[in-house]
Amino acid sequence: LNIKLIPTKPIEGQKTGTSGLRKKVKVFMQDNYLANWIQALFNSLPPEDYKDGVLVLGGDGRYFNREASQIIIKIAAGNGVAKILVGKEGILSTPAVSAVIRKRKAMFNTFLIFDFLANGGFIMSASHNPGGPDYDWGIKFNYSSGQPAPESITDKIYGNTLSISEIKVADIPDVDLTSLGVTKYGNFTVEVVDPVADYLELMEDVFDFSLIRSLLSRPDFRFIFDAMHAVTGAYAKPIFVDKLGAGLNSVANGVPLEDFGHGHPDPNLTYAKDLVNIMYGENAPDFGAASDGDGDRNMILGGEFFVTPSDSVAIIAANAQEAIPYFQSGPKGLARSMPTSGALDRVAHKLNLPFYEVPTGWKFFGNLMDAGKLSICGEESFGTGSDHVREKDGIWAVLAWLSIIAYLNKDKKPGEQLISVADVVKKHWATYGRNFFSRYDYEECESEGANKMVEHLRDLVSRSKAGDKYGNYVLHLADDFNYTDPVDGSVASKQGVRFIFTDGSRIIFRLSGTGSAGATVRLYIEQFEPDVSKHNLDAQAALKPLIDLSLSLSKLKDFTGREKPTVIT
Ligand code: VG1
Ligand code: CO
Repeated sequence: LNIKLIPTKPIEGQKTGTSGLRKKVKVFMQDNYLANWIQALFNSLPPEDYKDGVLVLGGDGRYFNREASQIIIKIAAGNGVAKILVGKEGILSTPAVSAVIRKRKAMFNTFLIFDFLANGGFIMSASHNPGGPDYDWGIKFNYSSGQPAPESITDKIYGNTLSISEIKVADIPDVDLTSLGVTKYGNFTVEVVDPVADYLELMEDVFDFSLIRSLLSRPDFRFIFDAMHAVTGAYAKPIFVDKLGAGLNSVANGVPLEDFGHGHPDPNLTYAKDLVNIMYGENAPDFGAASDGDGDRNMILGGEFFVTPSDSVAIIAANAQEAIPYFQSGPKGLARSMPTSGALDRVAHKLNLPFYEVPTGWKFFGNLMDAGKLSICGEESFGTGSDHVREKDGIWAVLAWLSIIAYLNKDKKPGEQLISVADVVKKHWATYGRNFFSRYDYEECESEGANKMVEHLRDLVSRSKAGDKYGNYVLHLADDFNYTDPVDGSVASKQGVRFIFTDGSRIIFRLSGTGSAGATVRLYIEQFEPDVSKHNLDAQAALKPLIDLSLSLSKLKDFTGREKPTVIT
């Protein structure tokens, strides 16, 4: 293999955020922008992690992935990687990349064939951010057990982007990604794989497919899945239709497009409007779900009913042992990100399970899973998952919910009233109490104002003490969340300003780490309600006093100039 050494210069601003490096496509298209970051990554990894090793490559099908695939493959070869496993057309969802990395690892363990050891992988996606020439692109690196690279690695990569001087590129032609198969270039190999096969096999191990099929094939159960023209379009038909017997019409927007059909592939009440309209419209289906750009998020809806993600993970955890074969001996532990509501805490308490609260971002769950301490976890941001992979997993969450509904209805005769999504949620609230929760996003604010607001909040925290009165609320604790990983002792600080009151209510502020322009302020509001007679209140109404308090104590309107949030979930 002929390796060219291309001289280059450092480029500012290549620091990864909550989940990889995300910028406008035009930024990534600048000379050497992506190449610098990829080379900096190889400069940061110990050689034994990639030399003569196997790396996985895939993405969500967005604009620029084709060019990016070629750049990444050639630099990987230039740095001595032996083999790249790449999804056909460059397609692999985020959870599927994690699954493929882990699966190839298992083959190493069983057969001791070094060639099959996958050391990690690249995901070409800006997740739920819009795609197309004027929008976003992104890249994430996942490590050897399929988990997002820890901050120790991403910090090193950033350091190396500031001193890089040379890129190692293999002199090979562009690789054909349109058909399955193996191509050799000297001692470097590219294998184009089916994006669905390994992932589907894993799903069949985790779930009871015949149980789910028994539900999806009922005439009195109607199901719709909206792939939002993003990566789960490649998975939805093979899984829901071909394997599980859902009708062909049950998959909407099922073809992945480079610009997601001009959409914003974020499955929430604002951006998945089409699905929301169907689920709240006349003659609504019984179950609706959607997933995001890279297939790791999920939204679950019943007929005229929205399941808030914080409740969703709690309900999955509470029902997992009965309804999902993978958890038949019970989950090992549960975890949520800090801003996610405490609904899951109550399930952990009742089931007597170890429980963890980690900072925002899936990378913090991986260590707990690898150490055998954690099985099911979630984030309020429509992320739910388990230790079957090391990423949140949209289709997994849909299958988990279908399993629960199928299990609860398995003895229902045709014509009998089925237990609905809303029934399941309301019963959960009646058992555990309801954690009212809402998140307000103020997207693309001026950075200066947003940063000043955070300074103001930190100042408020430093001056506050337990017992302080905030309107009708009495402060229990105010801080900027700090996390020490119980497995490796690494520390993540300043992960969000929180005000926790004596009745358990919480107000949390943080700035997004996934945007590509300006600053996005996130405000999270939570209040626990044990009284069943109040469970049917609308969350916005129930939380109104706390929301007003959040806005006044943060002076958000003054600092950002925003009257209203751009997204409410
Ligand atoms: C957001 C969410 C966070 C999630 C992250 C990645 O981060 O709040 O919970 O893990 O996106 O999700 P931030 O820093 O913008 O709040 V994904 O689907 O974009 O990879
Ligand atoms: Co995503």
